[in-house]
Amino acid sequence: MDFELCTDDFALLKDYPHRRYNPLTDSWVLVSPHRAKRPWQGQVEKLAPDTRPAHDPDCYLCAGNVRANGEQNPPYEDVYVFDNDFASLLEDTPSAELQTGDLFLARLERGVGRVICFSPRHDLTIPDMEVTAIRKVVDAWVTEYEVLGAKSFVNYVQIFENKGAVMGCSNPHPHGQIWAQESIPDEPLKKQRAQLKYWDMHGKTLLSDYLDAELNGAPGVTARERVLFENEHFVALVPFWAVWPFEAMIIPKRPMARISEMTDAERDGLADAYKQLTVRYDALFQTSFPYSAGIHQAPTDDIDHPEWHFHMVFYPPLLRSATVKKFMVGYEMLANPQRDITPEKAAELLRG
Ligand code: H2U
Repeated sequence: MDFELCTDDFALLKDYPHRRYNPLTDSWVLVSPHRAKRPWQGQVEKLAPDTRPAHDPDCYLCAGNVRANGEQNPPYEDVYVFDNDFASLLEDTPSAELQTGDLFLARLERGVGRVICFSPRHDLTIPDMEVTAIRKVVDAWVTEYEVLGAKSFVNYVQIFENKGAVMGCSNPHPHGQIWAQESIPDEPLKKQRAQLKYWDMHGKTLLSDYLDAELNGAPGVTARERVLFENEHFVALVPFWAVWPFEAMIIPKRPMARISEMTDAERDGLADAYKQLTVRYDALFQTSFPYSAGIHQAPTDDIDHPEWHFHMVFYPPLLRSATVKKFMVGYEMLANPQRDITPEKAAELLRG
């Protein structure tokens, strides 16, 4: 598309407080670059020593072990997926809407929760795994998306990974989760609305134009300033509108609505990008970098969704070291997310 420069000086963003717009979620983030130099006297997290064995007899996710509900895991050798024993959503929930006037509204929500063990090795995380092993995780995601999405009541499948005790992850064994449900949850719904509006206006996906500007530049946009790396099929970058200090996205170069559209080579490319990004994260503060990550993609509601351009998002909480994390409190809770270090600076640090 043709990009127009609306003001004359994007360099102002380096020095002055400003708000940046997230066109995917139709929301804003306050950026305060001048504050990045203030002294820090806040919380310093204690690092738990990482001395995990390859197999932990007390871990409910390790191969062959008994889970909390008494079921035994098989002696799995790569990826293992099972129904979450304590799922937040239940398949046998009836259908009902409860309403009193305009002020009290509730709906029963039907769904399924799955847990995906990335490896039988208790002591590995994604950045430690071979790309061929991560590829098996990608394959399992695709299968789960297809199988769960094919259930008539499932309209959205959320795939995610919650990594690190600081993110509330209950177990260090490398794993992720999949929640499939009747409704489209708020975050993907916001993205769906924004992408549909963009598609209707431009006949292209929002993220293909965004990627084009980030890779090749546009008025006021320096080419590759926020790009971390690319492989043949994917680009990893810190988005212009990042909220978390080292937030990142992995975006496929080819517009695809859902992960099941990937070719074999693209699946390898996603596995490679997942590894490359998490290796950079671990290197940044010399620590096993915590984050919540996940895939946003088209709903499984039997509609085509050409507007959707699937992508992976990473929201890590760390701010300036392995022990200092960003808190989304105060102004962030009450008004708007805010960040000090600019996305451009974060990208530079992650590239370095
Ligand atoms: P988190 O660490 O990201 O919370 O994921 C672990 C999930 O594993 C959690 O949702 C499930 C929990 O319900 N789980 C089982 O399904 N079986 C178990 O024996 C323990 C934990």
